[in-house]
Amino acid sequence: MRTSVGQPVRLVDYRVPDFLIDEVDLDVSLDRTATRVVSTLIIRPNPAASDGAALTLDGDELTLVSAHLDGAPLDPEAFQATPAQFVLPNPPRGRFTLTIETRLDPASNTKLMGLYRSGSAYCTQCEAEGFRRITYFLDRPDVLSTYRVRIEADREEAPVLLGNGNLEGKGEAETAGRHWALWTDPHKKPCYLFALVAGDLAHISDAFVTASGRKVDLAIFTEHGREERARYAMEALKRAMAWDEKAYGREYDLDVFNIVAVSDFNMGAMENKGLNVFNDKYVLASQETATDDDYANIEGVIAHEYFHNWTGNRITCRDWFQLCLKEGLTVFRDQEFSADMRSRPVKRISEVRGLRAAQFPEDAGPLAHNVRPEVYSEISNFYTATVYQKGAEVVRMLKRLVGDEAFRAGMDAYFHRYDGQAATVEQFVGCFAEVSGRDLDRFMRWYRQAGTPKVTVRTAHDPAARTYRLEIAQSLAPTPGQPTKLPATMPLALGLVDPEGGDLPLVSADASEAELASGVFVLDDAERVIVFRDVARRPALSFLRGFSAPVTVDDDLTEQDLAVLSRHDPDHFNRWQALQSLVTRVLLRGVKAIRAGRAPERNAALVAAFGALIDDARAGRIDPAFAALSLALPTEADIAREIGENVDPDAIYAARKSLRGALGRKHGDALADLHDWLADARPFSPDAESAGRRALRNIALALYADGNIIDGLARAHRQLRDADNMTERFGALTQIVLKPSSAREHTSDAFSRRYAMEPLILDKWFALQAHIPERETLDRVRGLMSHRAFSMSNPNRVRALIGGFTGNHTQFNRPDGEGYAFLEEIVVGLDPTNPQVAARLLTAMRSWRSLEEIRRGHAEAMLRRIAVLPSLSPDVRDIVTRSLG
Ligand code: 0A1
Ligand code: ZN
Repeated sequence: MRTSVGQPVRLVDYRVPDFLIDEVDLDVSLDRTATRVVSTLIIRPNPAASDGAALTLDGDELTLVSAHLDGAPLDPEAFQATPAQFVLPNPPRGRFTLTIETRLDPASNTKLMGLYRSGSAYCTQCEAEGFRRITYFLDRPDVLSTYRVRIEADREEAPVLLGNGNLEGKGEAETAGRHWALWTDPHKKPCYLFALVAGDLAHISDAFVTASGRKVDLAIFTEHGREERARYAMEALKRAMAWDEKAYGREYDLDVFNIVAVSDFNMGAMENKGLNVFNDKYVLASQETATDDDYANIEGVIAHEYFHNWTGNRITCRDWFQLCLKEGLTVFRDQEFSADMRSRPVKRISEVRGLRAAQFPEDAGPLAHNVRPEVYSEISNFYTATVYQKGAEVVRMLKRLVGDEAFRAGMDAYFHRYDGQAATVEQFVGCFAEVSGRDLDRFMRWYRQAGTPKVTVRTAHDPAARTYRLEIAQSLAPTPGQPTKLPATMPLALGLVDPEGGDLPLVSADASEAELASGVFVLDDAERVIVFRDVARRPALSFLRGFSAPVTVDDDLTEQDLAVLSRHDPDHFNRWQALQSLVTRVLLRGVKAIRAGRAPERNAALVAAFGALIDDARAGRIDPAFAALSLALPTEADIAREIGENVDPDAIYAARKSLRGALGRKHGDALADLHDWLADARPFSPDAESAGRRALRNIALALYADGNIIDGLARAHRQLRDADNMTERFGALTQIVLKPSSAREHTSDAFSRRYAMEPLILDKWFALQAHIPERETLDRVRGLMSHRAFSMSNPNRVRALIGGFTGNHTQFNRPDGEGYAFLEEIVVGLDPTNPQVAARLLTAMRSWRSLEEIRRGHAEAMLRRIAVLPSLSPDVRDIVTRSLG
């Protein structure tokens, strides 16, 4: 195992490469344990670098067989090769050809980086630094080459041979029973976009004609027998291709686009040029097997990888510090695509929920880092919510600041100017500064400062003067390595909502015409005061509409204001937010009361607000998907984040349970009626509207069951029996498994037997059991590790069961520290075989400092026990070191 921790890599140390590799010719002869790779590289000194440097190629656990320079065997004195490097101290001064043969053992590659086996297929994963596990190379994203790849394999074992680009030829190999295929990719690309797949795979095919009339052959490859489940993904792909033409004028640029679904994959999916490789959970769906969330995720991830063809592949990153250049931008693009395919406000609420759940805690803890980091020890650990989700928020703000037209013009300029190049964040933002004429220097701070800014807003209404004064201020707390912070430019969308409903016109001498017309005010400095005129009655301030900046807000709204906004705000995001804020306030007081040994309050206004919402939903006055999101209480982790320090997970759980019980009891009849009314006789469709009805039905059931356990479980059993789709079936099972009853084990076992051959469904079942809020859950999870469908070598299984358990707020954070000790065991055990997944699991400790003293002590002790182990991977070493930092 590679256990050394390399020197940290720093952005300030970036230097252009000393050599360029113009052409790569790979001859890969596949064998389970002895694959041969002959790599022929056309290399020349980089004219932009100073000459005379040695050529140092990267490797990782490589075995060299032979090396030739310009066709002649290299003298052993003339180079040095270790598993981690190939050095030619005195390379030729001009262009030369280097041929290197390496031997690989894909069957023993458990890290799932480089060439490995998933099931019976061969596949590769090269981002970020996996190509160096296949052959020695300048493994950095600013070295762009054309590739010609010959793949040879046993015909019986691997009838399908896939590579990047276009298929040039295929035929029988010299060795009996073997065949080959030749793939060429005319587009220059960095090696992290290289891929090959070989195996006995089934496929479905289709075609797409681009706006300029180019016919593209589309195919999705899966395990035999699963191919029909790729139909939805194929439709999503065609929608994405059409959308990118319309929204950004971007066409696809090869004759084929292939997608392969594999079951062993460290991440979600990978945008290899013309050959996307997917975790099968983001491809396979059917009415019987997939929930509506699965469908939505498939649509989003398919689009994300496709959109990378322009934002990532045609224009790539100069170095890995610029990762957000492709990821933040591509997430923004896939979010906008999904918003156009589905309900925009509902999509926005889901995005913000996701950002708060995953990114805010990262920003608030020891793992906080810039959207564009400046130092890393292990790049795999920077595929984070900050780079992806906050990176997308930053692009969204940019669009708000410059406006739709200038945003499109800036994107056009970016595509035009940097096509075929490896670019930087400065170059990207520079395009928008140029087309809009705006100074974006302070905006750049979003990329350079970690942490979530806090925006404070204080309001004052003067009835005599008919003015409404807003004092707005931003601040940003220190984060690791950044003691002082500066204000960043942010767009603040707002409105003044009349108590009767509806927006007041915005009139002020303190804002520009454009700001008053759009309702989007720019905060450039630490503070800004805006006095609105002609405001006769005190309005309710609707602040940060659409979540126009990724910040937390400290306002002085009353609960009465929140109640008004929750019913009347024309901005749907803030309508949802108002109710969430109201619930959060009640829950925070509830937690306090419980910790002080008192009963939590009964809040009549809140009960009434929920009642109104349920009535509106039942009467069809609001979108069911929106209603479902509104009825969902903030999660335990949401409340913990609001509390921020000295967190007691048991008190949070109790407060939340008490409120849910009260709401469920109070509105029992209305919820039951809503649940019945939503029982759909229509044929199943995965569209957003139908999905919204199912989401509402499931939340109605959950809330009802919280207040009426016996009847609720009876309803859940009926729903489980009658459901014709996985969303409703699993929604029912969730209630049955999470709540104690004599039927729980039997029903749960029956479900797992029914889906014994469906690993993706069993993942949901593993995760559900890991979420049971009871003390026995840890033992249950340990027991499930021996389940025949569980395997520590499959990342999806591990994430479902172990990752699921770390999301169980009360049980992972048990006061006796046993939850942490369990995670320690898992991380240390998994580290030697799959360090990436082990490191990611360990990030569950990222909020340990905000816990109350006893749990905090256990958490710290656990991290310290790991930190002193001598042979950790660089991945886990990095996370544990930063977590304690
Ligand atoms: N670029 C991919 C994410 C990705 C990153 C690293 C991987 O290595 C295991 C795999 C995938 C994306 O954004 O979809
Ligand atoms: Zn991506």
